[in-house]
Amino acid sequence: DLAVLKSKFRGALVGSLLGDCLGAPFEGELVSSGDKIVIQKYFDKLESPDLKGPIRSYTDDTAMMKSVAKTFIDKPEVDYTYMAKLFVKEYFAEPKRGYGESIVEVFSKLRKRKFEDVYKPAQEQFNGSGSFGNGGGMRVAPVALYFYNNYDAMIDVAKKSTQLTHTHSLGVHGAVFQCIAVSQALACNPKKKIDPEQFCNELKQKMKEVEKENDDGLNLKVEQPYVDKINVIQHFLKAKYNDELDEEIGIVLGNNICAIESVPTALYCFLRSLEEIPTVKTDNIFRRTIQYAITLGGDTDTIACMAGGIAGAYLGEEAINRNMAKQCESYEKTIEMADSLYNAVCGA
Ligand code: 8NA
Ligand code: MG
Ligand code: MG
Ligand code: MG
Repeated sequence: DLAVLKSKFRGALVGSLLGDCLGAPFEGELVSSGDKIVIQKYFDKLESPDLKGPIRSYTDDTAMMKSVAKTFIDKPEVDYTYMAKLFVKEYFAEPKRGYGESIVEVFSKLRKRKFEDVYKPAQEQFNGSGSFGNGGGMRVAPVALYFYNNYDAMIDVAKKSTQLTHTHSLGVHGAVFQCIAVSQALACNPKKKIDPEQFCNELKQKMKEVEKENDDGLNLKVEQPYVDKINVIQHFLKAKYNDELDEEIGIVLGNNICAIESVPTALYCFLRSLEEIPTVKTDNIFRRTIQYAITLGGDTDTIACMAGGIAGAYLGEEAINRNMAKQCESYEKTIEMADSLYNAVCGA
């Protein structure tokens, strides 16, 4: 159904935006059980029609996501030099959006070297090992939308668009993980309950293939860190929710800026939020997902952005409270961007 798909495109991008904007004030925080009550009240207030917006600013996550989407809209044959130029232009126009500390070096080199080899600056990061930050995952949702009916192209573009800034396999595969999660959510009927176990098994099959690349050809044990994380997610989903579980999640799944310590956590937040959570009081799965992600603390804007992107792709924009959305900078523009992407894929 095309109307449903259009709504899901909007949901994925608006969902990401809300996670970023609403999570940003809590970035880097340790969250106590008292803070969970504060966050509950913050979200209750955001749903109130009396609030005037927009007042919540987006950060690097959304700034970069806009450039990825704009590349597909302007250049149907993906042009990575164009994408790199948009990243750089956006950064130098608004450098104070909370970018990662090291990625700024990539932008400076790209500009100084006049974009002659757009992949080289990223390859030079961290003495040649490349960044394993979550900056690829946080901006990948438009890739899942634009290539929703072409899996192989989606994987290829998720990798290449990430490698403009992140070349460490953990950074690249984290972006691929998030991209597949969004695409699976997009394919789910919003009126049907998702089976978390099945969702994870499907993702695990795909990530096994992606992480085969880790094989060094010496017949040693192939390390598959993202596949391992999916097993951890499945383990935690089987445990009954309690407050102490969140602390364990923070430690075992992680809540920081490394892709391996945040991308799987975002998926866990979404899947856990399909059922009620006692400390997150709402009937709305979308709100529950981002509110829960924020209560885990750490890199809250990015984890909520990724979790919100998955939830929005599943549920569609109708599930996202409009009062809440209107609080967020660029909400209307994000809808327009989702529609342009939709038109580019399905025809205006
Ligand atoms: P990045 O590539 O600069 O990576 C982020 C950080 O990860 C780096 O500054 C390093 O500290 C560390 N790192 C990455 N790769 C390596 C490596 N190979 N060896 C050692 N350390 C490494 O930027 P990014 O785009 O991945 O960052 C995204 C995150 O930064 C997002 O959360 C975004 O919102 C932003 N951000 C986060 C926080 C926070 O959580 N406190 C604060 C400000 C900005
Ligand atoms: Mg950010
Ligand atoms: Mg940083
Ligand atoms: Mg962040």
